[in-house]
Amino acid sequence: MEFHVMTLFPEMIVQGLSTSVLGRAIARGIISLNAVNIRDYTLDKHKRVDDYPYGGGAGMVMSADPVVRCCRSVFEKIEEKKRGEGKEAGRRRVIYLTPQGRTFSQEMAREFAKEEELVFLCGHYEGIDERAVEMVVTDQVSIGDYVLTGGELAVMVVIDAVARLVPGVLNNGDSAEFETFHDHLLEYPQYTRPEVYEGRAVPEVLLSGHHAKIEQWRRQQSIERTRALRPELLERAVKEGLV
Ligand code: 6GU
Repeated sequence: MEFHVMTLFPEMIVQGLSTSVLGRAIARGIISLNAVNIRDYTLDKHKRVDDYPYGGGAGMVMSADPVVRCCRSVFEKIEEKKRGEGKEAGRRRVIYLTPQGRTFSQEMAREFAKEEELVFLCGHYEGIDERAVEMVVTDQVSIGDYVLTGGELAVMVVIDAVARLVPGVLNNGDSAEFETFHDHLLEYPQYTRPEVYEGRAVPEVLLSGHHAKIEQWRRQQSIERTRALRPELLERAVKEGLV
């Protein structure tokens, strides 16, 4: 799967996503990351990418032209690669990270993970000229109700959540299936050695070797935890007949 990120800070994206699990997946060619600097697409002689807002007000607005030109260049690159593979140029998703967007969720991550490539647009300043948004963006996504200085941290969150669902990114092939938010439930507690740590013992059942009992205990723990910490998730699980 290919991730393309249009940003004013490409080094932030590359640095942030090139360690640990995702770094390994990129090195192994399972996913690729192409961070493109929007500033490279300005025609302004001073390389400016922002300007004052029409109607006045605080802050600056990212100009439409560098964004639109950057996006066209990314599309051309994708199309060229598709042609080389003899594939159809399908629908292309362009995801704009903005606090105005739909709140990101595990369901959205699963939807995005079905695509062969995703293009992301990171805004800065007081936002992007609305005409560029109308012209290139297909999805607007927020990562929660708080304000960040730019979309870069948000896009890293989204890419991390999507990439780990791509087959082969996690070494344990099926571990993405049985985890937090599977059936809308939180994870059960985990333990490793030693058996007793500062007087606290690992629950007896986990040492029993009785797999059915362990499964039952874990399921119960998941439900209890969800009830205590995220009652609205448990309600949903019950409504959908998952619990
Ligand atoms: Cl996607 N961008 C910015 N700038 N702030 C945010 C956000 C995105 N999601 C939550 N806050």
